[in-house]
Amino acid sequence: MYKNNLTKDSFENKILDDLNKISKTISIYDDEEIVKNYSSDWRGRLNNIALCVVFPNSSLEVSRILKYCNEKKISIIPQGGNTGLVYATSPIENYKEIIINLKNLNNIIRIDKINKLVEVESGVIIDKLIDYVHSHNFLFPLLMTSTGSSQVGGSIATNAGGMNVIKYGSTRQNILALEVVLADGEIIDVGSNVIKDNSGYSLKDLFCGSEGTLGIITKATMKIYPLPTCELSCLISVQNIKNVINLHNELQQKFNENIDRCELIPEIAFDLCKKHKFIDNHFFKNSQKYYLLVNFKSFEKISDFKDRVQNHLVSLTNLYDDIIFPHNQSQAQKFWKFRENITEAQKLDGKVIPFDISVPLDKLDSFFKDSLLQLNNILPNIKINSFGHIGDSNIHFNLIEPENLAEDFFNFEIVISNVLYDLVDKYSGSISAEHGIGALKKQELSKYKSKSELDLMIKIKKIFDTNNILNRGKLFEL
Ligand code: LAC
Ligand code: ZN
Repeated sequence: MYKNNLTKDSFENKILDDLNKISKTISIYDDEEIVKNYSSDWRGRLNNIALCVVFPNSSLEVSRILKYCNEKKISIIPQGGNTGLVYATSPIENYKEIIINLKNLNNIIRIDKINKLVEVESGVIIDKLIDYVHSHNFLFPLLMTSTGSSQVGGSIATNAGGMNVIKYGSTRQNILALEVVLADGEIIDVGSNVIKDNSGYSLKDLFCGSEGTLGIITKATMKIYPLPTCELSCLISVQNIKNVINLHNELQQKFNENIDRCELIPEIAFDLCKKHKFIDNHFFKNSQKYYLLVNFKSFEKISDFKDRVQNHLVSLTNLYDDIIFPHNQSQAQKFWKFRENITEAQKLDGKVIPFDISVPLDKLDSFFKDSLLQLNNILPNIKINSFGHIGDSNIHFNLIEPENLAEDFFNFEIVISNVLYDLVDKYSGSISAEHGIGALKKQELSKYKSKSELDLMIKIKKIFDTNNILNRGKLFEL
């Protein structure tokens, strides 16, 4: 796969020289290993390598790079922390595409406590922003498992979801304004600094979730929130999915405003995390089929708030088996780390066929039953790790191969995907709840979106990117 011992052709030579004059550029001829790292996808299933990675230091440099690539019709891939799960920031061809990595646009520009907003460059790492906003006694609303490496621009480009969407909404609901560089290099500002702005089409909403196919986000103004004064978690073991949903509903009826996270964890996640040393022991004496990990935030005194939650839970004992309130912050963190590490444990475990779906909560029980039945027809004893953001009906429905499977598990991927996505469609859910489409799910996008909706999307893409240079082959086959 390596381009060792090959010499640059004159076209490449010229491009790399020209790009280097604009921003630092590392090509496969300088260091193929570095380019390979930036080209890799988190799941490790794509093996293409870009021609080079360019590291602009400012919006102006991004603009010059795009203008140049647009004139030369060179495909570019905008890249943030490269933590996505749908191959949206990796090349789909070898030695042709150019990655524009935004990590050097990493300044936090200002915080405005009166208007409750923060303005940043798009390469700022989310954890850095969470800490910064926290140090000013405010809360930054995005909370994904990838926040240690994911960046603001990438989160906006993918409309990242995560764990506290039930309270703060997904990324889209938290953007006020964006600076975006268009395909021809023009730098534009969209949105404004006020929450209510009904003046024409909301272009910021179009760039959000466009996965780098309409422009490159270089700056963002995002909402921040007053920092709650107390926080409380609890882990509840529950017998079946019906009770999980009823319990979640009961808690929401009483504590709607206070619940910021409500995560589903199946028993198999404990096995995986123990096996791969993310936890030492099970947290409960008696295991159950499912667990609900809930986080509350409040401005009350912690003891008063805890009493309220505990009293309410006492009235709901018919819906659950057991409950643990962590005795301190560090035990609470241990529970949340366990939840966050499920995907990592699964990656270490071997081959996974992942689905990131939403199913309306009232249909989830039937969906689980139907899918189990149909999957067992295809592959008896297949294991299902269904976990995630049940509070907003987004389930990571990940399939693990049965033990001693003679054939390659991935040979079943297409037939399994067809069955599962048809079921998601039948239950009016979403084939991609929060991870997006990228190169991975473009066939599904074209299959499950209506023709008129897809045609409109493609028309929009063509208006923004006449030469089809922005993340070509992602979202659509163009
Ligand atoms: C999570 C990732 C997989 O929720 O979205 O852990
Ligand atoms: Zn998730």
